[in-house]
Amino acid sequence: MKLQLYVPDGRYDPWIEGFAEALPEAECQTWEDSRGKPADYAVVWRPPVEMLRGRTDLKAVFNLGAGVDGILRLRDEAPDALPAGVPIVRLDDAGMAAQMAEYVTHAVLRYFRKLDAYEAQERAGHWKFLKPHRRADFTIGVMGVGTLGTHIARTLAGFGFPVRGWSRTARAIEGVSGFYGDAGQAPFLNGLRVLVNVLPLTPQTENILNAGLFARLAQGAYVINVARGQHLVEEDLVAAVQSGQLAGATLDVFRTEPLPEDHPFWQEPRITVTPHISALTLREDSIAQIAGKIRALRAGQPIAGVVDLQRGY
Ligand code: OXD
Repeated sequence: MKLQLYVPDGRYDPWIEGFAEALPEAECQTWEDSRGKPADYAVVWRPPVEMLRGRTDLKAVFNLGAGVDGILRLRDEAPDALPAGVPIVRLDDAGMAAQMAEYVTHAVLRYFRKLDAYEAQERAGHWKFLKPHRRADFTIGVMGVGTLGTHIARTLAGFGFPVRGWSRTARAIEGVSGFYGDAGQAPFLNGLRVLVNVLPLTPQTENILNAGLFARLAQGAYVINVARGQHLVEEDLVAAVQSGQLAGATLDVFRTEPLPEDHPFWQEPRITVTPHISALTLREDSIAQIAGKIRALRAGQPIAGVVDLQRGY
């Protein structure tokens, strides 16, 4: 059995060593070294269009992340960019859900407990009580309640916040009010104090975080984006923060990464920027998950995380 690997940073050794240990029956090669040769499985993160285009040898393509937009976008470059009939498989949690819940919870609590304001007071040497937010009024909405979003929503509900979830189709999550589809979007957004975006990036969700959506949230709401930069209309966010419609935002993902040095987000203190670290791909967990799925496929068993190419996630 042959595995072909592509990672954009070219740091292959730990992946090859990891697969050698987890799947000793496999021969694992980099795409650069095995280009043009057949393989059974491809394991990739943001591959170039030439890697998968028109291939008939592969049995599955494993994505080294939860979001598969880096693979599906190849269809814009060439209609035959993806091997026909071959399942594309995303990582399912693999240690990401806990990390994302930590990141989002930290951002929510910082805003809820006014810690930015207290830090500013501390720097100015002020001892002053600030009127707290009321938990019961502090409704948080999670857009996209797949594996990661569900974990985030449950974690926030565990703090006693009223939590809403929005998804394409109906989904029941204990302790979370469910909204779905186009009809459910306005009631989901109305009056939210915090909006968390965990949606997959598809043509339907691109630019979804825009001025019209911000206007539905409570005055002075807070936005957290841990999905993709292309979900957000960046100028609309800056304008909404400057007008006071939004109190601020915590952003982990951007249209251009790394965020350009002269980007206005760097200059706006109410916007917190982190370098796409909310949920890192954990190598050991990812390798163990992919190795398990390859074994299941070889045994003719179903696996989780197969992407619906029409739906786009
Ligand atoms: C992912 C990511 O999609 O890291 O997993 O962005």
